[in-house]
Amino acid sequence: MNARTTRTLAAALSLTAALAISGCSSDSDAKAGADKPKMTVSGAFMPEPVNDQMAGAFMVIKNDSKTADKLTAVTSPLSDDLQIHETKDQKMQQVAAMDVPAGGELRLERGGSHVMLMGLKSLPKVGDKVAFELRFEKADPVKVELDVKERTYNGQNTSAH
Ligand SMILES: [Cu+2]
Repeated sequence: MNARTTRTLAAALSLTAALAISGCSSDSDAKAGADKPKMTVSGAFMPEPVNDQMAGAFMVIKNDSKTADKLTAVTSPLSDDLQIHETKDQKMQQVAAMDVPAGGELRLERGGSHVMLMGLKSLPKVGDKVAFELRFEKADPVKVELDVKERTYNGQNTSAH
């Protein structure tokens, strides 16, 4: 092997290595973006609870991805028992998960689907914040802070009704 061949071989090898690295990282980035939904939460609030037995929580969860997902659990330091409720025929019932459609949103609002907290550890007042963590089947967990509002507060998007 002469000097020239060695140099060419070395250059070829380092080029291959560079391609392999960049090819690998861009490939996995693209995959993560395509497969994994990312959620954004807006307008999260909790009407000031009447007593420490229960509270409701409302928000809009938006899924900007092309992948449908599900809200599977909600946790909060305020309660050990957070439930996802849907309302059917004006009656609430607990469900295991709730769909967040691809390119769509899940609206948790008064009279409809909502999160219910049972057995509050403290009694939040108007102006307080309550920490929530939302868990999804595919998307990463999302931490949100809910504003505690007056009991009559009905959310920012009243035009939807
Ligand atoms: Cu409920």
